[in-house]
Amino acid sequence: MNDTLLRSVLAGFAFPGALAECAEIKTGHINRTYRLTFREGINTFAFHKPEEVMENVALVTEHLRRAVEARGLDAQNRVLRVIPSREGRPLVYDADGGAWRAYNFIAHAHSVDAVESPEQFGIVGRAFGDFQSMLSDFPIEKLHDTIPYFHDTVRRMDNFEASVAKDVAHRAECAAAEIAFVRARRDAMGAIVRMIDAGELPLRVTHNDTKCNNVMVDDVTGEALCVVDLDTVMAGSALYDFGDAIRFGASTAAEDERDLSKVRLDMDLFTAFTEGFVSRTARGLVGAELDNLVLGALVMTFEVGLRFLTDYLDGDVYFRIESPDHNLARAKCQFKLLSDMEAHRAEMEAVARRLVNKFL
Ligand code: GN1
Ligand code: MG
Repeated sequence: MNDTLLRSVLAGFAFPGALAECAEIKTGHINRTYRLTFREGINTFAFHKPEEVMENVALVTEHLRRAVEARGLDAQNRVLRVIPSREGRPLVYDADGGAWRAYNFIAHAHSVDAVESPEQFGIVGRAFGDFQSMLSDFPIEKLHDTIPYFHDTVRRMDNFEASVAKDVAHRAECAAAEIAFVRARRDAMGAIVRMIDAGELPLRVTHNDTKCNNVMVDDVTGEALCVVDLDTVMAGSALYDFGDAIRFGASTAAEDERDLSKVRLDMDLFTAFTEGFVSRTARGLVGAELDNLVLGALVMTFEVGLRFLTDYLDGDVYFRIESPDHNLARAKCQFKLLSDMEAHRAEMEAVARRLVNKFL
């Protein structure tokens, strides 16, 4: 099929984003098949107000730039910089209404998808700890809640119960064990939200998506250069950032590992990250935060599992999936990791306590 003809066919479909690549898959003998790759801007299903996302990012990166420079470092390759549109706006819209933004390229650096050593995870811990501490004097009231109730575990449990009741995709039966797992922890996993509501835990500027692959490290020295993916920067608890980083980076397996016997908490990785994180934050956090770091890891692991499970029940409307039961597999993996953390909680608490005391 020639290019023009193919384009006219593609235009007939409601694909999301702009076509980046089109390759023919030459295996069939009867029908013609193409693999299409699309580029998507900001996902407006998750982020309803991309302008507010970018207002947050612009303010936070400006603050970080000043903080990095105050430390005598060159911010050029250490802080994201929003490249404005010709009209001076942080976003450019395509013809389909898709929202796009651009940043400076962080040179000679890569992100870490799976942690390779405790030393490396310690570096990631220091990077997220620095991020937290450099933003400790940011005027938090200036931030928009770009995804309201993002880490409100209690509200997420309510949404989950509504999804179980509706069961639109007729999957609740296949997920009976996981649904029971969630219900058994309903009270315990609401603890962070309750402490925030009671004023025991302060709200801070938090990244809210502290997977290790959101830190860019220098290709040569391995030093952390820049924390990226600032879309979910909002007011939150420091426990979210600590906890989500442990959930993702200190697991012995990928987030969607199906062989659950491979999924455990790696204590060496947990220790290394905790040491890095508290070395930069211990003096800035309050007692209730320092006492509850481990709770943060448990709650964040629970919450992401809960979100995967809810999306499975909803028929996969939020997270991108690669197979029909991908969200269920992800939830099972998170719940296995949480079970392992529950079994080793006392050990985790002892390590965290020792390291907090070391840096207080
Ligand atoms: C999503 O898009 P990504 O991979 O950076 C999600 C996070 C989850 C994470 C689980 C806006 O992050 O909250 O922890 O998947 N981001 C949003 O891997 O929902
Ligand atoms: Mg990300």
